[in-house]
Order: sequence, then C-alpha cells, then structure tokens
Amino acid sequence: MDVNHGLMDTIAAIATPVGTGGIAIVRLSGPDAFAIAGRMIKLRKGTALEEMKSWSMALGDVLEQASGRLIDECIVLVMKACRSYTGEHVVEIQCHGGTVVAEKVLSLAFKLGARPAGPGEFTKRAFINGRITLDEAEAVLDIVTSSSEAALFQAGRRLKGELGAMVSRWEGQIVDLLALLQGAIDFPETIEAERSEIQGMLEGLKNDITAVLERAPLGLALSQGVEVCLVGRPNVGKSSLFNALLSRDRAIVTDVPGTTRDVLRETTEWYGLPVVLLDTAGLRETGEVVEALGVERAQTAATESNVILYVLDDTQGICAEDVKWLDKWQGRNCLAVVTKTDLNKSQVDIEQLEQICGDSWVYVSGATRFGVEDLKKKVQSMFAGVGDPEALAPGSARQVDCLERALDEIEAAIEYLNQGWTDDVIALALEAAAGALMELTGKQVSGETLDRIFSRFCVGK
Ligand SMILES: Nc1nc2c(ncn2[C@@H]2O[C@H](COP(=O)(O)OP(=O)(O)OP(=O)(O)O)[C@@H](O)[C@H]2O)c(=O)[nH]1
Ligand SMILES: [Mg+2]
Repeated sequence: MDVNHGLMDTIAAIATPVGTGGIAIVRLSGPDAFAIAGRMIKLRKGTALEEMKSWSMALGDVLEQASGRLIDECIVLVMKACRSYTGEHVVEIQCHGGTVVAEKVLSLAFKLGARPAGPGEFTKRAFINGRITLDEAEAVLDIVTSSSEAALFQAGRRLKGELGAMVSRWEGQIVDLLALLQGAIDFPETIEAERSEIQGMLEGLKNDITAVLERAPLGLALSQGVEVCLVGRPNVGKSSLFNALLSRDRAIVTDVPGTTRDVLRETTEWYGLPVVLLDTAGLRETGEVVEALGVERAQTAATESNVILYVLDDTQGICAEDVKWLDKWQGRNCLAVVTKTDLNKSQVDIEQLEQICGDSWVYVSGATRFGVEDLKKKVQSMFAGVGDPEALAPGSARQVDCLERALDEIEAAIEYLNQGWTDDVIALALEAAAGALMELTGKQVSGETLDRIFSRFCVGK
C-alpha cells in the first residue's frame, strides 16, 4: 500500500471535543489550507490571511461566502510548511465553543474544497512528512488517553523521542556490526579478532534490549490500563469490596446471595496504575435464567481480565468450589482476597490457602476498609517491573513485538557466532534485527500497520 496516498489534498476537522465550551478549534492542513481559510475569514486588520507570517495569530470574522453573513469572530493561527505539526501548511481557527458554530465553520471549509480528516490523519501526516517517528505518534495517543499521572509521565518521555532515540542507537550499532562482518568476509585473516569484538557488542545489545523488555508489563499497564476482576461465590463480599476499592457506594450490597447480576465496570487509579475494576455475579450453579447469564459473564470477565481477585469469606472458609476455581486460575495474576475479617471468625484455613496459591493472598474487610490499600499496592506491584519505576518503558504491544523480534534475531546471531556459522548467516539475522527496530520507529512500516495505529485516534488529532 502507498502510505503517501491522498497527501496532496487539504484536510479539515474540529480538533476540540464536541459540546459547549470556551473555544472550539477547526484545523486545516494541506497545500490549500491558507487559500481556503483566506476565503472564509476576513482579518480585522484588513490584510489578506495568506500574507500572515508563519506562527502568527490574528483576529478575524468568519463569513458565509454566499450570503456574506457573519458566522463568528475568530482568532486564526497560521503555521507554514514545514514548521507545523503536520509538516504542511496548517491553519487553526479558534471560534467560540459551541457545536453549531464549529460545525458551521467546518462546513464552510468543506464547501471551499477541504476534505474531512480521517481519525488521526493530522498525526499520520506528521509521521509521513518526517516530523515525528512512529513511536512518537503512538505516544501522542497515549498522552491523549492517559488516565494517571504515571501514565502521562511515561507517554511524555516517549513523545520526546526517548524510546525512538534508544532504538535508533541500537539500530546504528547493528549497522556497525554488519560493517565489521563485511570486513571479516572481505579480509578473512582478521576474522578471529573481529568475531570476539562482535560477540561483545551483541551481548551488550542483548542486555540492553532485555532490560527494556522487562519493563514492558509496566509500560503496557500504564498506557492501556489493567482490568482487575472480583470473582467468588455468592454473598462472600465482592460488591462490598468493589465499593471499598472505589471509595464510593457504587454496587448494590445485600445479604441475599445472587444480588449482583451483570458485570459492573468502573475506572480508577491505584498508586499510578490505571485500573478498570470489575464486580461480577457470585459463581454458583443456578436454574434462574438471569443469574445464570450473570455467572457466565462473570467467568468470561475473569478469564479476559489482567488480574483476578478471588474473594473468600472469612466467616465461611474455603470449600471445594473455591479450590476448583483457585486451581483453575493459578498461573494467572490471581490473588486470593480473604474478606469480612472484621468479624474475627478466621474460618479460612491459611495453611490450606498457602498450599494452593503460595503467598498470593491478602486479608481485608469491605466493611472497615482494613487491608484495602495493601491490596491496591499488591496489584500495583505486579506491574511495577524491575529496577527504577520511572525508567523508560515501551507503550504498545506493537513496540514490544518489534523489540522481542529484534532480541530473538540478536540471540540467534550470538548462537550462530558460537557455533561457527559463516558470517553471511550471522549478517542475515542482524539485518532482520535491524529491520524489527526500524519498524518500531517507523523507518520501515507497512500501510496496514499505519492504518491500524491511526484508526485508534480521534478525528482532529
Ligand atoms: N461485617 C462485614 N460484612 C460484610 C463484609 N463484606 C460484605 N459483608 C456483608 O455480606 C453480605 C454480602 O455482601 P456483598 O458485598 O453483597 O456480597 P457479594 O459477594 O457481592 O454477593 P453477590 O453479589 O450476591 O454474589 C452483605 O450483607 C454485606 O453487608 C465485610 O467485610 N464485613
Ligand atoms: Mg455482589
């Protein structure tokens, strides 16, 4: 697919959210951005919009061409190619923040030849025009969607290009290695000395990429959030705990087993970790149609979540059903949560519990909130990664995949080197490693990958 397809036209979209607000911004980008805006807007100072200096603002009136009617007052900001977000001519029209006014200004731009921008198309153009790398484009989306300060901080580092710069450095090292190998192929008498140098460099690269990949769970958790699902038998105290974890009375709590039916979902934040918390119907065999559907949904929710909190009632202890479910979810991020501990019944046999799930259990009370903060910290620590919690981490599954493929190829190259394979075989693995790294920054990327990435953006970004 031609990634430059459609780049020669001028696109327009409302860049601000729909609804009433202080200001709405209509953004145009492309070769005719100035000409189109110039025909829509009469500057108060009387000069032509096309004559405005790049990176300057002016007050003007947006006029309907046919009738000459005033649509709104506006402030117009012009940025000329290549010094703009997209690298093209860009005009931003700041009008008053109402749905009708912004839509009207946009429709004038369309009448004069602009085309509606697709999702993320401004950022896609910024990438295609070489203003930003692909990892930086992904970071733009991570910034917009970040739901905790820690997530914002990580995305900000990637937006500044820290990940891309590191990856490009590795790619450069691989290119150097390939040159060394080429030298060894051309001058076989130097081969032994070259090989030990190459070995050292490959080991260094392997360690560096491994260290960043170890932080992938943290990076992904921060950029995408983590689904944490409360499950357990009916009436054990899941919904009370759900409310305690959210610090608000969200779910209905009663002493009737089978109170919760549908899956409840709320977003929250635990020590910087963006969390989607799920409350579910109590797991049990039931002939009641609605409850049975709820139980089915509960199991699906648990299976699809990143963390399972299996709730046990300390006034009842562990039964065969609990053992079955706990066994089933071992090997996942599963924590047993013993609740109602405020009632001091101690019916849950901790020795038995530790046999099933080691030290992956906590004591809490949904009623008094005892242990609730520890539970949050324990879940947060599952994603904290190793080393410095603020160290740079990859932010998308795509980036992780590129790094994993590069690492596989580097490990293969080390293996080939140790087994005395010829240099061209080693070179092939290194070329594949460099290719995977170039995919991460977007130096080598397919149109399909671009479409997939940018379709997740909103229109106007
Ligand atoms: N003392 C005490 N009572 C609790 C605690 N947690 C829940 N309860 C009580 O236990 C009963 C059931 O609580 P829920 O939170 O509705 O239990 P559930 O697991 O969501 O129940 P279902 O939705 O029916 O599966 C209610 O009467 C709660 O008040 C707790 O930590 N301490
Ligand atoms: Mg409930």
